Amino acid sequence: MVQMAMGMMGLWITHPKGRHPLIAEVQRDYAFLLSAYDVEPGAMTPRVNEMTDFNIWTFNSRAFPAITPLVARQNDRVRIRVGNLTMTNHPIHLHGHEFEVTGTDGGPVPQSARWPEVTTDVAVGQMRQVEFTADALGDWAFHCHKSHHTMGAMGHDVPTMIGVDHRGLVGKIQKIVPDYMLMGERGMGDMGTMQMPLPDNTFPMMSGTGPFGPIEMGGMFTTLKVRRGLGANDYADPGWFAQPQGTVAYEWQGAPLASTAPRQTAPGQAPGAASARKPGGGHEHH
Ligand SMILES: [Cu+2]
Repeated sequence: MVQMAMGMMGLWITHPKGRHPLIAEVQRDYAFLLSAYDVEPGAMTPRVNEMTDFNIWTFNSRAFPAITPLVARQNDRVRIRVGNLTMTNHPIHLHGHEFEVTGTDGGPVPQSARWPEVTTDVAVGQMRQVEFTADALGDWAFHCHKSHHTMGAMGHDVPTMIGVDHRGLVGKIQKIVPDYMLMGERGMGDMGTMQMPLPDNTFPMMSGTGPFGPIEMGGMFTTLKVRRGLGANDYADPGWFAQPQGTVAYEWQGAPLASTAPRQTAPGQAPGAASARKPGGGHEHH
């Protein structure tokens, strides 16, 4: 158990000798082991006797942004195996695609027991094997859906300061507590842009940067990058996706839009509710 708490564990994957009717051919086959650590800021060794209160959550002992992306050529069939050796469940979520759970520790899942999903919970000690066709070009988040598992070493006792005008306050507090730092008044993104000094060997908090600025993610988070025309064995990071012109949101700088007539609300629908439709094998993604 001490070895496991320090990260010494791995996956054992047995491939069938021949074709199996329930095991599909895939072009990309990824495997993740989920693990959690309790590492005090500046410490060189995890606290191996922690039972539940971990502060570092990892995919293959790597945490975003210090993790490579999953890469797929458009329309590749992709398999991802996820094993959980932490002491809590992890709802593993993929953006942009629907997958099926095609296997568990018990073997392949019968075709009749598969359904489209975007999140699958991987309970303690379980394996889940998911498969999908990487048909949507772009950079897609792949992460645990417990939000604190996508955040790095947090100052758990930091008060929420969103919306508080704390100009001048930090200086006063720092007279008493020299290293005192406030949570940003606009949220966690402020933390990513601060270059605060950290003790050696400290896991930085949510320091990833994307094409549009800081990404407030750390821990169990990476990206799936789907591109056209990659080589079959090309796993190199292709960089950030070049967004097609006209697909990026922007702040409206023109004249305010004229007010429109009262909205006609369909019977049984809340006023103002948007009508949403799940993609059914199509290409409209969330
Ligand atoms: Cu998790």
